[in-house]
Amino acid sequence: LPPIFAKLGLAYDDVLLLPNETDVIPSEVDTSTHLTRKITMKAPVLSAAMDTVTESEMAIAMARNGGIGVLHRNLSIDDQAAQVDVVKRSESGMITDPLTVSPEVTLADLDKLCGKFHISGLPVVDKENKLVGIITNRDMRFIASEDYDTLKVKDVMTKENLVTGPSNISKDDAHRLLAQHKVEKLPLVDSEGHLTGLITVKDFVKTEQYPDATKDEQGRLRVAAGVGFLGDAWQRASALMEAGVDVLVVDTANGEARLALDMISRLKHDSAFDNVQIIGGNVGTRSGAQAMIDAGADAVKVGIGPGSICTTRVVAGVGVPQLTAVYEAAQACRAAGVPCIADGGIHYSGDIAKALVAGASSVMLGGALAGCEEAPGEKVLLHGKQYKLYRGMGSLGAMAPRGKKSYSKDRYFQADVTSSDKVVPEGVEGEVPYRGPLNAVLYQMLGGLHQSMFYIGAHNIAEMPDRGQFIRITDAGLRESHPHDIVMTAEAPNYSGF
Ligand code: RVP
Repeated sequence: LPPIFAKLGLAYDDVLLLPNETDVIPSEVDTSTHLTRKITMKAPVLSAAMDTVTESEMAIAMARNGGIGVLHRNLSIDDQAAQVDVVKRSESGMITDPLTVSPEVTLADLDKLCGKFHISGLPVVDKENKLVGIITNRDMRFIASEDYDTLKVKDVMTKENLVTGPSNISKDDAHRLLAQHKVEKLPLVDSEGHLTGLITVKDFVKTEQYPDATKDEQGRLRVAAGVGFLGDAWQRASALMEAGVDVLVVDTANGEARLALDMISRLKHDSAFDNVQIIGGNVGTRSGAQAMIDAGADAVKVGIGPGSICTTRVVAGVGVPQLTAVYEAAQACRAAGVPCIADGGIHYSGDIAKALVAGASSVMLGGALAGCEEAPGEKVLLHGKQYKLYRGMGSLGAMAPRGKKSYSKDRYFQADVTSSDKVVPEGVEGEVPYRGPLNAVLYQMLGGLHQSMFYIGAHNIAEMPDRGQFIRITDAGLRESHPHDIVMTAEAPNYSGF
């Protein structure tokens, strides 16, 4: 028989980081990193492409806090592209193709549009895209809702003394005009009065409020989205690209499958996708990472079976303990100058530091974020505590939803299975504790990372593999690491025995 026993695989819990001489304090470390070859971000975190983790609300919150969200793909192409649109329009330096409304639209329809995009008003344009007015909640304030079906935009919009700016206005001049006229929106027009852009006060405020936000060259929040590789995958990728997605994640449980590798190289060879970065995943070995790199991936995502909802390792008997998987894959990634993303199995902030020391440039979180306010789904009350649904994309619920179509079965190469009793799940469904708003959760996660960097003496993420050293621990060591010999009576914001 061939020598088939590889070396020992280690999980995050098998090791600790050794303290090291340090000349940096926690508040001074720099956590910026490369997400992909071309995109950097201030916080090394991604939210998972899962239907109980990332839709537009989570993606907006992740990007504002310096990370990025990967929109899941268990929904129709149009719905996923619409979510990209919502994120890209949520905040921007200057909106070059603002949403507009016709003067003939009823207030009821206007209200629906504003609700969908969380905006408070719109420029009004005629058929030739000439600016004829602006309608904001100020114009609507004294209108009774009974009149929404009969009144039209043209009946209530502001049309006199419109405050506008030229198309090429500078940020400072725009700010001055907004302040001088005490208005919240500044439509930009060309010499013939055509609408060419829009600048809003909200965006200036947001820029001050979220200085670390992950943004594109135009000042819009960045967003990633998952795509598959079968059926209408190409159509999906194209629709997402047209909606302005920054990053596509070719999303599969086995990135070494030929179909997934082909999808990556096809995307990389098509010039229509030149402005979109392509992440490939998931792999669990050095050769798997190399295959992704050879296919052209701009970043490689690592994780076969570490996810908190994942049963691949027991159902298929396949997987690599995550710390070793990251370390192995990162060897190939480093040599090629391609960032590596550690996906799954991160429960505590200390695990993030371990992944980064092992060579990852960022981490992807599922279960740790599924309990956040911004994750899809409602809170449920169980035994007097609040929880939110969290399920694997390979669970029965995600691959065979009752009365609905599953768009993500191909993640597990089961797209041809039509009846639910023929699905072979590789994940489970459950509940995680409700954790409140994302920014508070990330504050603790990233705060923990700052502490780690201080202990190991790393000024920035690039220094972490050189400054960090692992010590392997035993079961007794792990028991000693967690609180012990105490009945916890108060909840800590960054520790749960859950
Ligand atoms: P965790 O953060 O430990 O909850 O893991 C999240 C990761 O688990 C996802 O980013 C994905 O790679 C993987 N996943 C998602 N669904 C399933 C499954 O059903 N097996 N696994």
